[in-house]
Amino acid sequence: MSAAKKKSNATATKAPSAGDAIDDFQQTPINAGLSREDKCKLYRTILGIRRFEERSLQAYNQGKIGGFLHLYIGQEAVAAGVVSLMEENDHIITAYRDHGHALAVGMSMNECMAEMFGKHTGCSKGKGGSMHFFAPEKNYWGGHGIVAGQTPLGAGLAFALKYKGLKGCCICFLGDGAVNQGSFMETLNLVSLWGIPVVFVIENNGYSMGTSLARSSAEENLAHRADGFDIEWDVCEGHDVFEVREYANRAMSRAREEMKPFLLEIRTYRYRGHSVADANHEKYRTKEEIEEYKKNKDPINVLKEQLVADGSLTEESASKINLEVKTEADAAAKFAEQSPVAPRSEIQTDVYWEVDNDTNNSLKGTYFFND
Ligand SMILES: Cc1ncc(C[n+]2csc(CCOP(=O)(O)OP(=O)(O)O)c2C)c(N)n1
Ligand SMILES: [Mg+2]
Repeated sequence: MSAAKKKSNATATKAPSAGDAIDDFQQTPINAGLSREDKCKLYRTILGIRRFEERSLQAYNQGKIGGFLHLYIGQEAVAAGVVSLMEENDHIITAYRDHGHALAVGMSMNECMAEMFGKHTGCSKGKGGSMHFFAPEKNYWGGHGIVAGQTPLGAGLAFALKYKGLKGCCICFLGDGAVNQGSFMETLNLVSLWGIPVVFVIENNGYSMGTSLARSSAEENLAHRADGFDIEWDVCEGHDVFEVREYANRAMSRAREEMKPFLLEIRTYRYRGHSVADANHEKYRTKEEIEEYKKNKDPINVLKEQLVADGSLTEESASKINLEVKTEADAAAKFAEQSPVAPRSEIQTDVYWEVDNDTNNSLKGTYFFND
C-alpha cells in the first residue's frame, strides 16, 4: 500500500499498521483474549449468515419472497467481526445488503425471514422486506435502499452520542459505490469539523451493481479520500475475521476515546450477483475470479481452518454447528410461511402517515423528538 499522509497510527496496543506483515491476527491483543466459546460463537455467526441467506435464496426462487434480495454471501466476516466489538453505547447502520449485520447483532432468523416473506411477524411487520431490517432495541438502525443515504444518518446517530455525553460510536457501513455519492462527501466534512464519533466502514467488494471499482472510482484506494477531510483511515482484508476485528477495534476505540471519525476500508468480495435479479454477474467478471476467492479466501473455510488448528473446533463440532444453523434457517422459513400478513386495518400504519397529518407534534416540527 502506498504511503499516506494521515494513515492511522491510532493503536491502543503496539499493533502494526496496515500493510505491515502480521502473520497471525489471532495473536493480536484484541483477539488473543478470546475464549474458545467466543471463537466458536464467531464461527456460528458467520456460518449462520451463510445458511440463512442460502435458505432465503431458495425461498426467493420458490416465489415466496418478492422484491429485491441482495445477498451478503462472501462478506460475512466483515459484519461478524465488527459487530463482535460493539459496546453498550455503540450503534450500527448499513445499506440494503443488510442481513449479515442484522443476524450479527442478534436478530432472530425468524423475524428476518418473515420480513422477507412480507409477514406481520417480520421485524418491520413485513412492510420493509429484505432491504429494511431494523432492531432499534439492539442499536441496529437498518437497512437503507438509497445508496449512501445511511451515511448522514450514521453521522446523526453518532452526533446524538456526543450531544448526550455518552461514550460510544456509530459504525456506518457503506459500499465502494456509495463513496462517490455527494451526501457521503458532505457527511465526511461535517463529522470531521464537529468531531463526531462515527466509524465509516467501506465494504469494498469491488463492484457497484455491474460496475467494477476501476470503472467507477478515479482513486481506487478509497480510504485515501479521508485525507481530504483530515480524517484518519486504514485498510484491511475482510476474509479473516481476526484481521477485521484488529482493524475495526483500532478504529472504534479511537472514535470512542477521542470523539473523532474514522474511515476504514475493508476489502471483501460477493459471490452472488448484485441482487438475485442480476443473472449476468459472470459477464462483468470472470468465473475464475469468483472461484479464486472462494478457494483461497472464503471466510468460513478460513476461520474453520484457524479454529481447528488451535483446537477450538473439531470437524465434529463444526458439523454440529452447521447442522444447527441450517435447521434454524429451515425453521425460520417455515415460521415465515405460516405467519399471517398484516391485517388490512394496519395498511397505513408505520409508513409515515402520521407525518402527513396535523398532529400536534408534526405541526411543531417535533414529530420524531420528545417535547
Ligand atoms: C441514490 C441511489 N442511486 C442509485 C441507486 C441504484 N443502486 C442500488 S445499489 C447500487 C450500487 C451500489 O454499490 P456499492 O455501494 O458498492 O454496494 P454493494 O451493492 O456492492 O454492497 C446502485 C447504483 C440507489 N439505490 N440509490
Ligand atoms: Mg460494492
